[in-house]
Amino acid sequence: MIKLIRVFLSVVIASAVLLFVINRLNSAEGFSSGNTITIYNWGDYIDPDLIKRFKDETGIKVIYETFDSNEAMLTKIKQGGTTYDIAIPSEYMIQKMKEENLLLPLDQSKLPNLKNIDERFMDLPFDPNNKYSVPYFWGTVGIVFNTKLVGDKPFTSWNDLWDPSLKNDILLTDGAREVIGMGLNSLGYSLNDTNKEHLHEAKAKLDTLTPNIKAIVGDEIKMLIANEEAAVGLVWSGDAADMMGENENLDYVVPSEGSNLWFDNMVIPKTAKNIEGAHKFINFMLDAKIAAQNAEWVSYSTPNKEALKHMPKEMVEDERFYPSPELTDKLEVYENLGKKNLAFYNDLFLEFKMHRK
Ligand code: N2P
Repeated sequence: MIKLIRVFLSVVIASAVLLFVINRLNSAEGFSSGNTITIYNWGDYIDPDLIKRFKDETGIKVIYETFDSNEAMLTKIKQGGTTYDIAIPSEYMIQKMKEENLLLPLDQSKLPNLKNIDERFMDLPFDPNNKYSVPYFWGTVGIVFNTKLVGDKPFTSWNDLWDPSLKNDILLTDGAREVIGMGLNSLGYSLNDTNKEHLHEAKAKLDTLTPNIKAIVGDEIKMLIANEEAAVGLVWSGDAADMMGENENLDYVVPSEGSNLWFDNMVIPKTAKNIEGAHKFINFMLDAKIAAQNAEWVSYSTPNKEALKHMPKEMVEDERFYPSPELTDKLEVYENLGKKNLAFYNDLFLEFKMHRK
């Protein structure tokens, strides 16, 4: 019996030692322990200089990973392999993550810089009282076009993309909601339509755009269009702003049938390990000058009204990228359509991509 107790005790002690060692190793490698935070963000969506600056100012090291769609982000967070302290999803995905109990409520007492955010972007329907999320960037979806390559052809409607003169000249951003949404909008349907007949109709309409589509791409769309590899693109507004900074022949329009208005926001996933550090990072990004520097580098529109004062006038007065509430009121924000409907959008998009090959 005594022997048995001895064996038992040694097993307990050995496991405790092992756990302690694993723990130390983890923190040494920086898995979001006291001195590290792990951030999960869209590609090209932060000035790298700010990550360094955050470390210099707070001593907190940043592990930084990127994703290229809300859906990919969700899958990775649910898998739980890496635990993230900060993620930056769009509004409909935040709604979904809230429903799936994947987010931690924020401690607003640790975010004094939240006062810098324009009221217009606070307390939106996807997250009342900003309980779980803080605005990062916002924008629209539209058409970027090269006036030199397409001539005087005005782009005002989604249907202009179907013009036969644009054969093999259009790049699409690789986003299920954006591309299916374009199909829906071009038919006069809502971006949040869940009627299967309408969705099939949108997919069939998109199939007829195939001859004009050169490729469906990720962040490289900016480089390709700026380098005039294609004349037209379906893009997020900030990407258009970035390209227009590189090539003066480019212009951006939000089509008249309507389009998407989106909001990307910082959240803390439930599995976060360094909640204190995550709040510090959010508050750092909300600082007026930091947000201004970030917006200038990224080219997307900042919801930080104090930041606007530190930015070039021609940037913040450009109605294409800082549209007034009268204009944005006409646009649609994506809703969380529920698991089945979102899967249906994704399946249609995949079929559409395969059909092209
Ligand atoms: C940045 C992508 C921005 C995402 N590359 C728009 N929601």
